[in-house]
Amino acid sequence: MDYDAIVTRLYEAQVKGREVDKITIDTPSLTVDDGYAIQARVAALREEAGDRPVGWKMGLTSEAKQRSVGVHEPIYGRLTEQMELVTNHLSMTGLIHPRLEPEIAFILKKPLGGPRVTVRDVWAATECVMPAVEIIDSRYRNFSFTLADVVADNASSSRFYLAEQAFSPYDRLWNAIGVTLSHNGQLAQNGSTAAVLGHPVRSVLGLCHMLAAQDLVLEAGSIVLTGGITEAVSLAVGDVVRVQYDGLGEITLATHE
Ligand code: OOG
Ligand code: MG
Repeated sequence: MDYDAIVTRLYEAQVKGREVDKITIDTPSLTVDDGYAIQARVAALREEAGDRPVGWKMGLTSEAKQRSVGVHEPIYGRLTEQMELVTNHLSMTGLIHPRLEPEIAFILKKPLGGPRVTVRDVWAATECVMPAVEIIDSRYRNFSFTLADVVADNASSSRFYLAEQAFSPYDRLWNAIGVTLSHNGQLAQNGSTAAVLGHPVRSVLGLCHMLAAQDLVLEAGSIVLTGGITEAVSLAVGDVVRVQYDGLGEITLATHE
């Protein structure tokens, strides 16, 4: 398949915040492997333009998220430097129809990878664990896509923000953190980190195994977003979202033009 036109279309959609038709409308034969190949090529274009890879995201690791988009298996995407918010203020310029979701991030201190990585290896490579939020913004019209489409579009990833406080990996049960999200002062979502594949560490493990199939590994210093704990909430200019993570503090994020 000739990906060139698709790669250019998605690259421009991502950097200009332009909405496009999903690829499978014109190319119904698109496979998930094609999607990952396109994702990698779009990422390479971003890197050529001066952006820098900083980690990975897992998506669709919870029932709630899988149900809300009608895709029933985990996927991964790539995080870049320009996607990371340095303050808790989100500019809506260049975003299409952004949604925010609460997540748990792992930060690695050692490289990690290969088909035989175990949970033990993940913990031994983890520097710290941090509350996080991801802003997803599918470049596809109506946030509607197939598995292959969403993979090609970098798993809808757009921005992310890590909490101020980092935590030791060892002194809490990372599968038992209650999370409450309020949107402009109203309770909008609640859930538990158990929703993420039973335990967010399994998301990091799954990522390692998926990347191993492509001969890729996680580098030291990588950020890994393990996937939405609850459904995502839609954002508009002037919104304030507050996410409380039991025992871990909170993230408040405000949007502006
Ligand atoms: C796909 C990306 C899902 C997550 O955390 O589950 C995701 C989407 O919902 O558009 O980031
Ligand atoms: Mg996510």
